[in-house]
Amino acid sequence: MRLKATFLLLLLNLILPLALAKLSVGFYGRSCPKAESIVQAAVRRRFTRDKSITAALLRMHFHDCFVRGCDASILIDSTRKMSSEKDAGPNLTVRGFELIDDAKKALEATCPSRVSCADIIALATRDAVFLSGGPFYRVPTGRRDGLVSNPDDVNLPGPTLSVSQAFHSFRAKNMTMDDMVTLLGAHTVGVAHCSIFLDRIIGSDPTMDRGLRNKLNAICSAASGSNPDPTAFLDQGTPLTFDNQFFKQIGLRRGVMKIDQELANDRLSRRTVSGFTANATLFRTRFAEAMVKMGNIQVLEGRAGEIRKNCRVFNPRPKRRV
Ligand code: HEM
Ligand SMILES: *[C@@H]1O[C@H](CO)[C@@H](O)[C@H](O)[C@H]1NC(C)=O
Ligand SMILES: *[C@@H]1O[C@H](CO)[C@@H](O)[C@H](O)[C@H]1NC(C)=O
Ligand SMILES: CC(=O)N[C@H]1CO[C@H](CO)[C@@H](O)[C@@H]1O
Repeated sequence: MRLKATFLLLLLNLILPLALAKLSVGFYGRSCPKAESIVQAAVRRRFTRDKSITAALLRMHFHDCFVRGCDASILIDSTRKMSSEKDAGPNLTVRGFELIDDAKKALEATCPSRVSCADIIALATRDAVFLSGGPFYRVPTGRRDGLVSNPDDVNLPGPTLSVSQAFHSFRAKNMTMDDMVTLLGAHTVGVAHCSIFLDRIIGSDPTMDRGLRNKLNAICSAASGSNPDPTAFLDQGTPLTFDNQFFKQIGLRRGVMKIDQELANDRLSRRTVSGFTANATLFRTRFAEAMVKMGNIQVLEGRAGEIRKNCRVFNPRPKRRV
């Protein structure tokens, strides 16, 4: 009896890791020990000349995880035969794909077909947040890359929604209101295009500080043939630093997008906002937790999906006999 049980346990230990391999911190410790440092080096190289890469990666990670889960479906290029998520409206301004390519190329040179593109997005985002002054947190890895990328799956919350409307998309992913407010704190870096918030300027949105309205009006009025849709910083205080300044700014009615300003005004979210305004450490801690949670949304694990060789294209399928 005892022997049989031991044997069974042994068998389970051999089989389970393959079938049920869950995300874990240091997943590549044996299969590609340099994986995290290779990604970090690529992010550092880019960050040195382009601080805006942090915003690009944060937005890419969010869009990836909220469409079919964190499976790198956002990276697939469309082809003449098939369009991909990149062709959907909200993608328009997602940037940073070349950085993911750089990291992938370096990884393939060191440990081919080991590290997923979905993990590269999650790790690179963490590294960029840290370089911008944000928290460093441990990222569970072991995600697999998806086999589908369809523009019809893209259904992201829009910038003119109310807090409770925006929350619908988060709740559908098992994220709490507190998670949503925390993650929107990512708007402490990056920009929005005038087309996103122009209605608030034209309509003289009464929830916007008058000084900010004048400033944004000047930015957007400078639109020209070569720059038809100018951008403004989402955090008017410290736009290139990852800190709690975004929450302070919306407390001063200086939110650029409607959803951002609503966070400070809506009774569903304003207590969380004032908590983060008062306590920078609290925001850092909660942000790290919420990012790990977002990074776990509907991930592919074990033998699901694949490890892409090129993050922009699915691996060629082995031909099947008919
Ligand atoms: C209700 C949820 C959200 C809405 C409605 C929303 C909407 C938007 C919109 C409309 C833009 C401007 C795009 C442009 O004009 O180029 C933007 C930018 C951005 N979003 Fe969000 N977002 C949400 C949640 C998030 C989350 C959860 C993250 C990351 C954790 C995030 C990170 C960013 C960043 C960093 C930018 C700046 C991008 C850049 O500078 O390239 N957003 N967001
Ligand atoms: C949310 O949690 C429920 C219950 O645990 C689960 O059935 C569902 O698949 C989860 N949804 C997502 C998107 O993870
Ligand atoms: C700020 O938040 C941190 C992290 O949750 C907590 O340990 C600390 O006590 C808080 N500080 C104040 C002044 O409330
Ligand atoms: C980055 C990227 O691929 N953006 C695409 C998003 O979708 C638009 C509209 O279909 C394309 O023109 C962009 O190239």
